[in-house]
Amino acid sequence: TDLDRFIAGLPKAELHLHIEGSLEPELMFALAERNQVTIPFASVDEVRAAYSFSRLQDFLDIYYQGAEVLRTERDFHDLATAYFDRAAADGVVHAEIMFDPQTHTARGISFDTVIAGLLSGMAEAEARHGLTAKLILCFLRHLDEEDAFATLKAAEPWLDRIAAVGLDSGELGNPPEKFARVFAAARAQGLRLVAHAGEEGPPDYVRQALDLLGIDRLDHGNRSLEDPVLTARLARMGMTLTVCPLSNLKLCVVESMEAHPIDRMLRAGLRATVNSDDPAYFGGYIADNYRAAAAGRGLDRDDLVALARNSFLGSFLNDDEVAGHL
Ligand code: ES4
Ligand code: ZN
Repeated sequence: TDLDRFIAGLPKAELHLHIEGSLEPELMFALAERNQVTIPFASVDEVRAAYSFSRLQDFLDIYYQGAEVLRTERDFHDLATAYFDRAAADGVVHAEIMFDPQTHTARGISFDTVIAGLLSGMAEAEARHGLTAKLILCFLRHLDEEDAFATLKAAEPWLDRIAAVGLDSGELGNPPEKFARVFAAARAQGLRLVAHAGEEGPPDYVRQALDLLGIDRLDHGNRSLEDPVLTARLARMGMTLTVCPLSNLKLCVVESMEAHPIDRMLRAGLRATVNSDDPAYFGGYIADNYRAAAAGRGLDRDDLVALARNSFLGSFLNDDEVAGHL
């Protein structure tokens, strides 16, 4: 349709994308074969059939299992280029992608292997598509602070190639306060800060992410809307929210796309953006997310333009680079 073409043709930045969550079942099988890793599925269809979730943890269990096929620098390179090719087709011109080093270092894959593969994939994306990219190193919040500090240490030789640190994995029971010191250390190293908060966790976790972590950008943030004072604060400070409509639907953060709060966020003055989170698991890349939100909530072209504009304003590009995209 016209709206589909408009969405795909709208230049946009992707600000919330877990690269391990872009592992499509076809590539999972190819890498399992290449690396002689066994996976508990007989076919691509069987893998897709397993992607039915009632909450975040259901997804995380299968997402960490899927990542086990990733072993070599070439695997991470291939994973990244597959994502960037797909993103470019959706009109993404800049992507700030998250990766979970602890998922790999816990299996004996070195931090250097992971990041070298991702960086070579990023270089290829820029050469092929002119798509620019930045890396966000995420700490797994179900692990302890000491493990996060060890990961920051492993990142030290690569700090000039990493834009930010983030916080992901199971939110409930793992509040931002658990990572206040490691976030302060990352800030002192010159890194920007993001965190998942208010996806399943309460508004107080969002408040902690602001007050105790000092985040520059908020991943998800949906449950902030339960607290009008917090919502007004986020609006006033110009905080960017990286919202992921299809993720919210698949993880039952919203009951239906018709109930998604994306337009309420915009009306509340929040700098909301639309992103794909884990597209291989949630049934769509970024244009699918724009389409689903537009259909579910009756967004018009002005809303879609505002969302795409917010994605550049909320990025970690410098002012000149942002201006060049507006
Ligand atoms: C994630 Cl949707 C989501 N939430 C928290 N952690 C994650 N890691 C990958 N996807
Ligand atoms: Zn996420």
